[in-house]
Amino acid sequence: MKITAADVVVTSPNRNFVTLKITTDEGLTGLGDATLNGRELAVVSYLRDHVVPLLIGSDPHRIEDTWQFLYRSAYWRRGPVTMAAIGAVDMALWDIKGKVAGLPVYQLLGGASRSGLMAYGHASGASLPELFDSVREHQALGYRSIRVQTGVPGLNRIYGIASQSGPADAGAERYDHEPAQRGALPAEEDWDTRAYLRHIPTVFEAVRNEFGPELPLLHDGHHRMTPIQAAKLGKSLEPYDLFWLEDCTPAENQEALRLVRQHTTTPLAIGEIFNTVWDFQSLIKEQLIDYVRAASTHFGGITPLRKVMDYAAQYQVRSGFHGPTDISPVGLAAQMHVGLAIHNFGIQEYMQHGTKTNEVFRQSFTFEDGYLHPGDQPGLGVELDVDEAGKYPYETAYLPYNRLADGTVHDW
Ligand code: CS2
Ligand code: MG
Repeated sequence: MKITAADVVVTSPNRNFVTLKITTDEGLTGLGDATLNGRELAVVSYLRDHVVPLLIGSDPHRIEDTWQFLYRSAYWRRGPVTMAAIGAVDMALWDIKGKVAGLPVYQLLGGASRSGLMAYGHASGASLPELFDSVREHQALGYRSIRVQTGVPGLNRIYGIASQSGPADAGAERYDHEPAQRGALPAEEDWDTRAYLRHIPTVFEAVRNEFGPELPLLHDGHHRMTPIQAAKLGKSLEPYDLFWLEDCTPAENQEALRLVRQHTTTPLAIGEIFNTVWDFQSLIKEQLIDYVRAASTHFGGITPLRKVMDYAAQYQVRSGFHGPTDISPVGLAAQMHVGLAIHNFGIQEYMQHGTKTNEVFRQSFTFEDGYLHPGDQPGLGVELDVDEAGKYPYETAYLPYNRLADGTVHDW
């Protein structure tokens, strides 16, 4: 079998997506997600200008060899652009192999280790009443685990609050579903860590009083704290028994988590912006985290995602794959197949895509009674309607950034 075509499809139904569609000489096609929020066109060029020419004529069955070739022959390694491009190729080749075998990809990874994947959704509110309504809304949708994000007194626009719609113009996506606001330049938001650290424990006290002690609750620190601030928050949240505290501090310096770990037993999840196993090495080996937040898309695809989870299993670290709306249905399906097959599954993030996105990407995965399942279609179980995709051309969109009160730029 030979690859005869590899098309990079850019579409923007509810948000920008980049999808690689590989076609073989036997008429089979495979899809891979290459979406990098706010930097989509860089991956488009990496694929079209530097990867696609290398794929034509190659054997799509050689998944491992293709991955190693693309990783090593580029010379320049790692990073979100390179790994999103390699990831898209990898996902597409697994999709094709599943279609050749007549099996869903999870069967090629060893079969199901569970009947479904516990999912969590994003509840949020600028105020407690709004937050409580959002938690109830997600419970009504069937979610059994819920992420909680709220406003912070004194701050006007901050990450993750659904009611903060995008730009004033009509049709703006819910902010929490699409933080990358369409426009020529990134939007500036404000931040105050001390105000945040004072406020968050009161939020979880109120949520536990309202919803009880059992509901698994998650919270995303979104890289904004220093290690000692993260330790303080983790410790202050211990009475509320979180399922995890995510991205509590920027983790380029993996040793920073040693300090956090010394002070708190709140479980930690990190890694949605990581691209290779090396980014996780100390965090896993020293058990500085409890959940691997990698996404198939930015981590080089299914092949390395399985490998990092097998490494993590030696240290009792589980999966918590990244599943926001800027991971396309193809990327989401890919990590569902991995999550179903591995033993050390933890939880799967699932922010539901918009209607227009679901018309572009025809999906066979299901979400029922709080659990996801990738379905049993051969391959990944997602088909791209190229005509529908063509209705939605790319739109410039950037993720926001933060500045502190004194104007210092800060992690968003
Ligand atoms: C967030 C993401 O879902 C999460 O955990 O960290 O939504 C993140 O903000 C986006 O992926 C950025 O594009
Ligand atoms: Mg996150």
